[in-house]
Amino acid sequence: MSAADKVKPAASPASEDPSAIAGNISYHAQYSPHFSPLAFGPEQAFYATAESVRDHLLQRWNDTYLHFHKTDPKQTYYLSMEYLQGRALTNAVGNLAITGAYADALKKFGYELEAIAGQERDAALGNGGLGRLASCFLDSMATLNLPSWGYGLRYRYGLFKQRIAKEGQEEIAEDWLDKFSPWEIVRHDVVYPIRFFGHVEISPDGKRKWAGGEVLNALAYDVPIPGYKTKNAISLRLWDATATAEDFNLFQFNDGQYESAAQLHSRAQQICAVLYPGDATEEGKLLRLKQQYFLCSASLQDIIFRFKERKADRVSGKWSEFPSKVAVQMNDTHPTLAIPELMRLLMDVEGLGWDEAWAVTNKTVAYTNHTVLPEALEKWSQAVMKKLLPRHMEIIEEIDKRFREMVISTRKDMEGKIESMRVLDNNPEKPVVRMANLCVVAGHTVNGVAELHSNILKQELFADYVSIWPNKFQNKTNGITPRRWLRFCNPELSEIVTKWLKTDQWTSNLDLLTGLRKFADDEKLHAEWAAAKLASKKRLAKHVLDVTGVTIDPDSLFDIQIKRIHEYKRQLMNILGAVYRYKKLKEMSAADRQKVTPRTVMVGGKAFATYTNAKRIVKLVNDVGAVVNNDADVNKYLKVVFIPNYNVSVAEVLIPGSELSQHISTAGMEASGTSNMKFSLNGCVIIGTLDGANVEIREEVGQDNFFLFGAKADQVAGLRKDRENGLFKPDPRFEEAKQFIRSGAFGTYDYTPLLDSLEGNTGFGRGDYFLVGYDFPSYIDAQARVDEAYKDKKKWVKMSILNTAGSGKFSSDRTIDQYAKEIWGISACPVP
Ligand code: GPW
Repeated sequence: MSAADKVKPAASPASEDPSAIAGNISYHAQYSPHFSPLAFGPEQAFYATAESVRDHLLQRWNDTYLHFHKTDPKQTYYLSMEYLQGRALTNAVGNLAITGAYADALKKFGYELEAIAGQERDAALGNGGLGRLASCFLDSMATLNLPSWGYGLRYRYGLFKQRIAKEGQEEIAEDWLDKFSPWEIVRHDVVYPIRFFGHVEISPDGKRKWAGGEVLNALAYDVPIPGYKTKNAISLRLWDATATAEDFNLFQFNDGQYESAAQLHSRAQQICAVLYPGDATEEGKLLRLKQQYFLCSASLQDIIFRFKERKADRVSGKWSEFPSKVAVQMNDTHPTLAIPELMRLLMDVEGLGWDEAWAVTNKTVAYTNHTVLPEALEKWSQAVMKKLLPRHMEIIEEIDKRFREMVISTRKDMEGKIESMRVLDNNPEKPVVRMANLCVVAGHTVNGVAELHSNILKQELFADYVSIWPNKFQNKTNGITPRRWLRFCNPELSEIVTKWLKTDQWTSNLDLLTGLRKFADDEKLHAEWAAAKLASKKRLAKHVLDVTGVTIDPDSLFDIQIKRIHEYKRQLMNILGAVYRYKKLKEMSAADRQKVTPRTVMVGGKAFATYTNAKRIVKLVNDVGAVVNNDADVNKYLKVVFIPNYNVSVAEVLIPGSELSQHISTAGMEASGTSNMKFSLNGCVIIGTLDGANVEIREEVGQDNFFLFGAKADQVAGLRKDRENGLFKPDPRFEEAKQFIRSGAFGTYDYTPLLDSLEGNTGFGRGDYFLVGYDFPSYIDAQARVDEAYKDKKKWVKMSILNTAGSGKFSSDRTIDQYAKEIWGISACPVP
């Protein structure tokens, strides 16, 4: 049956009346025809519904654009190589407060909104925390009516899909644009030229200019981002790379040379083909650098265009006004090229001198650091930069030179530090550009993403710069959007919160959650709270059964660790703990087993395709699960499940259903973490180290409602030294767990290299760098405290309530409000 057979099509802009909405959905099914008009299955229903919702979004998006144009406020542009948007339908109708109307409309076709929303593919244009943070920020910017936009790349294939095969993780291209995305609007009127390679020309008057090489086009796709219960909708502008008809060599094509005829077209396609191309090869590195420059150049050309568009007289200059109208935030160092690109555009295109251009650039750009791990700090080969971006390399050299001169002339005492503070590292083996140093030198503000992390930046990584620019450094503790991460993903718990707080205002004022504290011992609340948790656990159990075939018991303790697989995040410690638990269960009498708290340990996350040890960890979790889950002696008390293909929409099912979540990185290594905030908000108790935002979460929810263990950040360096000096005495439980795996208890796969990374000095010459051995005993002890606490149902539910009640601080609305006031200097600009 077609949509029109059920409901008469109506082109009129959808109102909030379910019949009118149904008519509009039917209209889209007929007149935005991507499918045969005869069928109206769930997939067609999704696309027609999304297009109908898009009508609402576009109205707001246009109104907001015009309003910003008219009022000309200072605007923020968030530059990020990653956005992890996930699905958009539930969020869009939720933010527009038309969920009920759309649910009723879909019923007229015999569909449930939830099922139709499940048809949507995740937009996974990011790897993990950094990308998801950018997406939460967009939601908060729109909700706070801030004049701000996001810029990113429109990757053809997002983060790979993970499949678990016999050999472990396999990566498959994630085809999120298969068919099409109903949320993006291609903007054929927004196109900028982007040059690569070429050379620098010097005109007779000494002016330098980049010329030659190859020129591609950046084409804009706009994704409207609605705020929660506001008329504002902002833009996520994603760039795609294209080549023109002029680049197509018709002569060659007619001569049968099809490939060389379309060479530039195929090179354009490579730019946005995938998120994070493998960078083990020189080609891969070059492609990644091209991507970064592509984002920066297209975005800055667009920003300058809009600066001029908003006031006609700006065409002739007024550049000193630029920083009072534009703020550019660089999400980590990935968009660092925004610095030399803005300098180039101002000097070579707009005709400013160095000092003027530098003043404008410095007042415009700011940098967020997301890691202190040395291997994650970007360094680009000077040779590659010179070849791809010769004019930018000149500008970077000049920045480096002037920085050195400034230090030498104003800070004699710092002379010895200059080499490590410089932008250029000229070591003859491999001369590189240090992107983080460039950001610190050129930006007006540098921020970390949690108190502890920002302190480490100030005291260690960037300490020398602090003595030069004491006011440049700030903290902005990360946050998450309470819309997606409680209101929409956990409707059962949301209703309870609203009922007890007697308002749903917490959705945009999360501090109101503290109002739950006074009911923390209320038995009625306890009963409702536990029932909501059980409902979410059942939904989670169904997901696990669907994707793994493993049946898990909703009455067992649901213990979850989901995040990218990385040695510093220590999934290996988690699985060693599960192995130790399994061994003890096996050794126990049947009578003793009955006293054990039944647990389901779930681990999910993707390993970077070339990160061997991370892939071994994935394999180990799967192998342990295969043995434990089929062991009839113990599988009532322990199950171990690897959740495949962890992504945003999987998180939306897992987080509400979890009771204990693991954030167990080596102290000082996890800059912040953000899923820790999502779990806590959903009434899940954390077992964790004093790392990243865990420190602040524990402060907010109370130390009795957090299972703490492990070394502190300031002990780590000393512990590593001790270890090198042979002063470390491993706990027998640690040895026992490793030995059990080595014995082949979990199959024939060779785990020797993985386990050896935890020994003495064998792991890449830095044996057990992440201190699994040191923290293991206190981890096991903390897990034993968890088991005891869970036996006392009342105590556990109270801990759960107090976690939710203490999560108000971690709203990204708070974070973005602080960025707006303390870094960007922008204020709300609501559409009247
Ligand atoms: F290396 N983060 C991430 F710092 O997800 F750039 N990807 C990255 O490439 C980097 C950091 C980078 C994460 C941090 O690991 C996490 O601790 C933090 O919560 C998150 O960024 C958002 O700030």
